[in-house]
Amino acid sequence: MENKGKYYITTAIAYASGKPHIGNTYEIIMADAIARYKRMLGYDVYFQTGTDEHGQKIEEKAKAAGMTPKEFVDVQAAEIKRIFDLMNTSYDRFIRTTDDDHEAQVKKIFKKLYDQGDIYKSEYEGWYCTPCESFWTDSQLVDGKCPDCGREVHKEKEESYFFKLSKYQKILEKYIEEHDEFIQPESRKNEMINNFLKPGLQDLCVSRTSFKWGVPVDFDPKHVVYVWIDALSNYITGLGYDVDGNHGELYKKYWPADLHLIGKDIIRFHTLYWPIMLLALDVPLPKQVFGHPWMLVGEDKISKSRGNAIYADDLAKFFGVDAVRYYVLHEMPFAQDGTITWELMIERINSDLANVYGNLVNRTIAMTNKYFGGQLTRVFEETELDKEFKETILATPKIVEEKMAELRVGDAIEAIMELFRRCNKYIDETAPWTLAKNESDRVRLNTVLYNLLEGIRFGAVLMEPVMPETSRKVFEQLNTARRDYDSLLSFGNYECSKVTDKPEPLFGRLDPEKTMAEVHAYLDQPEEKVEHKPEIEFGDFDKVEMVVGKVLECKKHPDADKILVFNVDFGYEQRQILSGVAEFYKPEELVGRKVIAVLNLKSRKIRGLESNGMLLSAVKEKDGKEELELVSSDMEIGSIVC
Ligand code: ME8
Repeated sequence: MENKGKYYITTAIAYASGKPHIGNTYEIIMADAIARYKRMLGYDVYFQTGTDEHGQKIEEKAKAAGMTPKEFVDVQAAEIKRIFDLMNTSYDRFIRTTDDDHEAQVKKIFKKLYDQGDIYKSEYEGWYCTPCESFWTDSQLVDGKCPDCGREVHKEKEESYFFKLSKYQKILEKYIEEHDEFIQPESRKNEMINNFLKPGLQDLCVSRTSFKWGVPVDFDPKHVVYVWIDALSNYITGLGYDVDGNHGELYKKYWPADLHLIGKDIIRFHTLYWPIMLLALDVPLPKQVFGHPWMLVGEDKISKSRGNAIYADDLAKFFGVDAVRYYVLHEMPFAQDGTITWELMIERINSDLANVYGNLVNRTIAMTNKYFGGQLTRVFEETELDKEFKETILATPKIVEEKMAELRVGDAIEAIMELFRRCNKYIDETAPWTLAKNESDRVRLNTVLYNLLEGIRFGAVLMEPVMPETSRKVFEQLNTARRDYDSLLSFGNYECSKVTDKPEPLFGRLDPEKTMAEVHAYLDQPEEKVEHKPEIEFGDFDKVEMVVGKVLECKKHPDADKILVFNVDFGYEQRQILSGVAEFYKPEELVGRKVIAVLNLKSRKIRGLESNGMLLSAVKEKDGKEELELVSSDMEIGSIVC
């Protein structure tokens, strides 16, 4: 396979403020399909995604959850990554804006822009929208609310650093004018030119003093770097960009980005602020920013607070990962918003995946088994119908290529579905069950089934970026090693292998009413689903020695803020035990109290002090507070807990 060169694709980095809904997840699935497709064509692809973890909103949410911001984002980022992994996305790096390498460069970027005079200090007064992390002027507000999200704004006045965007406006305008493909779709480009560039770019406020959770400005530490400067930089820091020029190999190889895939709401940041940052840093500009439309639930915006949010993991539980990938990619139009509901998804799975794709594969394999014991031979005869059939199959990769080049993924999928429909029609036209009745039609029947299996193979190769697992299953059922794109250059590369004699249906047909009843029962369950640990034997439990003890002394660990050091009396001995509850108790409160300790746990050192056991405690779900398991004062010390 010829190497077509490098291809660097990124998604927006998701706010680590909550679980990503199907709209956010759509974006990574779309990027994944493009990345997989490009790899298949022979591109050397680097694919980056990740999380945007700083800012006031996250600081507030962490506080409400009784956690430090870092503890909070650790949990959120893990959940986001879990969903992206569940959806089988093949990213190369999952960057977090709390990663050390990223933060170090953000500090340096800010300093460089300041040193060269692009950033200056002044004072700001404006309307601030916390969820969008954006300042607005009076005239920008719509009905007194945030023009982006329609939520409440509040007045904020603070000393701030500002970025002189206007200095680079002309160069950016020229770049946009000379690079038609830079802002896509075209309609978004006009929006940027008319609404922002024509009126003239205002200086951008790029630091905050009203909260702490961000990358500090190191030469003025009461300021933190504006979350968008921090977030946008991920596209270069993730590759090892270095302000001082000691760039990593990935940066040298993959920058500039070939595609920033983002949603329509953040085009302004990516096509105005980001290129201007890069111009100021003297870094080449990305080749394309594609602002995809949004996924709606019915006709409404997806919103957790409205209670209409749909999540990819719930969908996958019912329909499988590939069906979810298929649905969102097929259903999202190029420029208008798309729609998802559970009912629509069931309809689409039945109409496309079960009836067309799954059914085609299943009956072709079944017929190959029934009429030829699963093994065809390379003896063919070609009719006019076959010629036309082959031409249609052979033309499909080209159509898909054209659609994918324009990022019309839904149209590319439709072309592959057309191929499968053509195959199904070919079955009707050739009626293999009739051919099977006459011994004299054996070659014809062999030809028909071969053409179908080869047609299916073409479709499965082309569909691999969309539904990788399904394609793998089809290749296995066909027992073919020809899974590569080059094998689509001519018709007839299917090896005529023995197909599986146990074809499993790729997609089951769903009964809409029954499935919806199951969906409702599932969604109506209380939100927290308890994850149980695997069952253990009584003997396993019996290995743990738990004993009641009395706290004789309790003090803070000299070198670890969260830890208390206990001296506990068990009657026959006293032990030093450490426990991470310093945030929740004053040491003196605990002296004299009775606790339960595990005594036969291997001792370990925590910051220089030895812990010879463990005190039982429980963490409250609601606010993350940890409480020791205290037992009543008349319980005898040394009592065994069982
Ligand atoms: O905007 N349908 O993060 P985010 C499709 N951290 N896409 C949607 C969507 C929907 N209903 N709702 C949101 C941020 N998105 C910033 C990005 S990049 C340097 C910083 C898209 O978690 C949204 O447009 O709010 C964005 O591209 C992505 O999901 C993450 O959104």
